[in-house]
Amino acid sequence: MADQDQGASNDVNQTETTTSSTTTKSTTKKSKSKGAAAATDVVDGNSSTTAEHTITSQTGSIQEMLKKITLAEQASAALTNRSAPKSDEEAASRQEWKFWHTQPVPTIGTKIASENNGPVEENKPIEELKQDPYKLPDGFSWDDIDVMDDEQLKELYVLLNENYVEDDDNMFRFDYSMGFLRWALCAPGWLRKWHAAVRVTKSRKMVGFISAVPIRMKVYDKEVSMVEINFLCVHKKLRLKRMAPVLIKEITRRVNLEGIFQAVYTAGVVLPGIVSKCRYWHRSLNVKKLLAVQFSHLSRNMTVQRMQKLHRLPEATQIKGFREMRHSDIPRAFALLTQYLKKFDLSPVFTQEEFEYLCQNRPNIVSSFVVEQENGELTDFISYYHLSSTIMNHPQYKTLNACYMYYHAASRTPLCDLVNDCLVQAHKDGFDVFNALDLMDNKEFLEKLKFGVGDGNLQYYIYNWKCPQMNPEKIALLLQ
Ligand code: MYA
Repeated sequence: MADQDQGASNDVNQTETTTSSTTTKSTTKKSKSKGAAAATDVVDGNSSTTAEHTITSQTGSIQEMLKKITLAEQASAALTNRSAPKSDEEAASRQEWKFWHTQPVPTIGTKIASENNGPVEENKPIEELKQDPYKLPDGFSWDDIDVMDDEQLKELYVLLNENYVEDDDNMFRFDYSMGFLRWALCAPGWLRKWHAAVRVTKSRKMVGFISAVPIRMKVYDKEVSMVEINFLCVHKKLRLKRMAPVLIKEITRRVNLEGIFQAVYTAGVVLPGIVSKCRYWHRSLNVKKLLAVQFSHLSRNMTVQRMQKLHRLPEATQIKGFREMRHSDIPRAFALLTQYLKKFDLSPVFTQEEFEYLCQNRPNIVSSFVVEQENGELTDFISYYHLSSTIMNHPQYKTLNACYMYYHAASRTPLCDLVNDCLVQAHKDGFDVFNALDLMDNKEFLEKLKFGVGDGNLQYYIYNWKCPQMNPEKIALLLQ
């Protein structure tokens, strides 16, 4: 399997291999509070100097509108200004959690016995649920966006492209393409009312968003219909003003009204109710660019040339029968994945229709491959999704072309070989970096294939559920 150059670089010991290739920038759904810290809390009334220029130029004074906010939660939270996201569990255990302590999630540090695996709160009859939307501050309104409409999808794209998740040093920000967003938001069973945006009423500018899509999950020995929550975003100029809790409560209400009371979500920040803590690893494909944009750094005794040599990949895939997945492969690939997912404690339970929707090849969105044996038998399946990041302040490079390990199921080919061919493919397709979490059986290949550990964790959560925490290798859920 290993190509000549990689074999030749044995002079570099394993520790150095890992550290030298370590890429420290994980854009792992972290909330950034740096810019937001300058903004004024809604009820303080102290005006911020630069905060609202962009939006107010079109809408009149948002600061004025925000001063009128009367939501009790916003008022109480403002007193402590403790709303900055927490990235460390120890610190998080000392936080007040004005919002999260009102929600059906276990508090940080609670040990849950293995016989406990079930809802925190019982399901409520639909007629007991709040029927009308949560009130937004004056000047803002709800809008269920139609992601089939290119104009509206573009507005969402712009909101996320300018305001979504950044790395710790604000150098990279996720740049979900429009096609990717439509794909992720329209998984089978999707509902338009679960694509909830907040707009400035007057200008119609989109300033907030949250989404849900249905998913059936296995948690230990129980199967539950849930939603996955994703793309929570508040415009940078409106941060730390308690908009996020309103978005979360509203999507909860809308999901509850459909008879669903659990949700799964991931975040780079530590919140109450962690089910598992995973970590991103990064495999350099374009060493020179990653160094130039400071995604990776050279360790001591390492040169650019040596690092390039270390990460060189074969030009062609190595496994006999490795090829793109075709439509006719779907039933067999689905069977392989379904069988493989059974051994995990947190995994989706896909129908074939869902598998096809999520894992079939889609240009610039998902790439899927299979291994076909000489007798025609299909024995292995592997996929990755395409998600670039904007490089925020670089004179030459504007986009980091990244792909992320998605679902896989290897029944015959060693996982390491299968992933290596994926790397070859991703390199050929022009990606700069290949990212993977340390979940499923991924630890089998991370170090061997020269992935470097990232700098942030990705926490997994289940809303309204209590169960013992899981190690990453028991998790088999990949959210976009
Ligand atoms: S993860 C991606 C999240 N998005 C980003 O990181 C994009 C950039 N950041 C932002 O847009 C804002 O900073 C956000 C917070 C919107 C994140 N998940 O309005 P605030 C708590 C949950 O004053 P802002 C993803 O999409 C915080 O601890 N809560 O703050 C999955 C505080 O609560 P507490 C978060 O910075 C999302 C409160 O919000 C997060 O202006 C899953 C402060 O609100 C976070 N990532 O806005 C959501 N960050 O007072 C939960 C901060 O208690 C879904 N907070 O400390 C739950 C299930 C719902 C459905 C249930 C159905 C049954």
